[in-house]
Amino acid sequence: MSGPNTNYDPVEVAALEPAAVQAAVDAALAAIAAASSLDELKAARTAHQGEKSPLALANREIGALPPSAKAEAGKRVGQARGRVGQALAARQAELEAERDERILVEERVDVTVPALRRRLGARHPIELVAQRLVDSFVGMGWEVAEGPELEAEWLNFDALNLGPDHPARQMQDTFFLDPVDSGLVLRTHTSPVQIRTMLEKEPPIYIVAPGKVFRTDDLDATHTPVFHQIECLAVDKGLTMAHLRGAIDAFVQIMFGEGTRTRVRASYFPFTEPSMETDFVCFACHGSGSTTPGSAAQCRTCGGSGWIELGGSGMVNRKVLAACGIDPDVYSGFAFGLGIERALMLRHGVQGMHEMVEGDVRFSQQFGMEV
Ligand code: FA5
Repeated sequence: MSGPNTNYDPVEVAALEPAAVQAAVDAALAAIAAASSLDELKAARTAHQGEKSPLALANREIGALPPSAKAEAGKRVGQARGRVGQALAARQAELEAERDERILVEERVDVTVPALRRRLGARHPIELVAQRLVDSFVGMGWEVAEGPELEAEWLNFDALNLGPDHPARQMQDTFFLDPVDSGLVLRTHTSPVQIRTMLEKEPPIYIVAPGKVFRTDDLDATHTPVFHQIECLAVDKGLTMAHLRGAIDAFVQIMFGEGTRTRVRASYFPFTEPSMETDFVCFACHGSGSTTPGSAAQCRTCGGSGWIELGGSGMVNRKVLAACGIDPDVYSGFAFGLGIERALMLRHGVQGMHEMVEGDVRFSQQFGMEV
């Protein structure tokens, strides 16, 4: 704090001269007016109102004046500082208003835009079972193969030894496409993927092909017009029925658990020779055929036989191998295919096809919601 001035030196208080004060005010007002942002205004405030600004220095010098001069100099500097302070406040208000206006435009939120809701999806149990099976075969070194759902009639039937007049062609009720001579059908099974693969690849071939298939079946407890199959095909030197049994056993263990027993029965498919159906021991009665051990009441799951049909299989017909350019005297192959809905039904005791196709999320929730 300045004490009373006893040695007044006019040179030392030059900053208090009216011209100097006016120059300081002019410089301050020019800097304030030129500030185009709040940051620039902050710099102008420091320079013209801060402790080291000319007007602050002048203010400090007032104490060095003789008492008679203090009032006038004080008034002059006070007014000067007031003008600068007002100019700063006014510019501050202007720049803040500009900033707020800009933010309102730049950060505008349209509350009428429909919200993007992310709903967590979950895979259908059929997809989960199919994926589990595919993964298991991939783990054993098999490759995944695919084919189109809209398939050439020739690949769906003829190449599989189901000629136009073959009675077995009637076994699968087919959706034909308009015009009928387009030669296209909605594939009735995943077996055409066998042909596509054999035409494309050289043996050894080990593929697993899951997919959607279509038949003109009515929806009932065990049928649906759109269902899923999984097809396996192996073509290599020296493959026998024993290899087919081994592959089916592996498949059954994966699907229905360790220790599940299987059996095979002779059957007929034009594209496999010999052909067989594979059954696995009923998971409900464990092969006894009755509801409870010793009871006369038939097991409703397997109809009392103690066995459940898994799917068709067999050694790839020599004619099919030859039609695909594979020498049947050098190579042999086996194939099998089953309906995934049926497998899921049997595995989990699902009472009918309706539940699987109706799309009620509560059905899927029973199996856990794997994303
Ligand atoms: C076939 O489709 C042969 N391609 C299977 C095959 C592959 C045999 C390789 C030999 C070698 P099938 O028509 O039986 O076979 O059908 C196979 C399985 O599909 C049946 O066992 C059944 O589980 C399932 N399936 C058939 N029709 C339906 C349907 N409408 N709804 C649900 N599942 C069905």
